[in-house]
Amino acid sequence: MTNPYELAQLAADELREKSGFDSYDIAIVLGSGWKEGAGVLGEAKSVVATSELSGFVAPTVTGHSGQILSLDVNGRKVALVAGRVHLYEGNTAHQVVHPVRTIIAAGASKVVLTNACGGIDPAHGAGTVVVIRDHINLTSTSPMEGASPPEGYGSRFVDLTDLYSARLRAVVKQAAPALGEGVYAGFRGPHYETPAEITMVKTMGATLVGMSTVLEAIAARHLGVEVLGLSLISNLAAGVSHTALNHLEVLEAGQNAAGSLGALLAELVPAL
Ligand code: 8IG
Repeated sequence: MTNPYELAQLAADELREKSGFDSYDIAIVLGSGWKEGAGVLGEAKSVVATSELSGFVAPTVTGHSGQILSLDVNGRKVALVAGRVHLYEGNTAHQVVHPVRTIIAAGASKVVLTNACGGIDPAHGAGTVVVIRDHINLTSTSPMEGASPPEGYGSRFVDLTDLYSARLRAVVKQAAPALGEGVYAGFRGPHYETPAEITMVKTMGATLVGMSTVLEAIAARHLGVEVLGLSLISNLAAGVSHTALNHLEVLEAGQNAAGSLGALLAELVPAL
């Protein structure tokens, strides 16, 4: 059995070979809604199905395989991960973070984690993009669980004080001063929260709730790269709005916001 780091290194070599990109600068993991908008970044020079790369598990959400799109955006070599996988699909923490570990192993020094989430502050409704300032990991797991990382990797007791890079958040502030910041509470899902759970995380200081991002952020930070998190609020969290949560509405909010999400990424990537 290879360890998760060797597996990511193997997948990185396969990705480089198949994409023709010998290295990457930035990995962008696309959450719901963000994929539709990412076309604005330009045409992909290569599209690799993750089913052709070691260690990747297939997403169960979309029905098609995941893809890694390789693009040159103003000289920045960007890998877009389409078809993120989640704990709630039955994956382990190591499987969830494997795409991020792979693109970092292929050279990326910055990771942008995008997602769609629920909003806790009624002032920030559906369609608002928020920059993640910090997170609360409520998944009860960690990508650092298991055997100690091999020689040459940082300690598994990774410091998360500066998890979401202050430098990258300042860059966003420059490029898009209207965006606010929030604290993302990461649940396992896939059910949405009860109103009592939303009251709990609000009391803890969270302003956003979702089912992704936190494990990927930890794994990326462990590998020493800068992390930026961007959340699209697709719905108000349970009990904040008095309408029932509905997955279709969530998808619709993503589709409606796609254009502006793409424009935001196109503006940010050259500045990161
Ligand atoms: I979109 O309200 C989206 N993802 N946990 N709660 C959680 N995840 C979400 C939500 C939400 N909306």
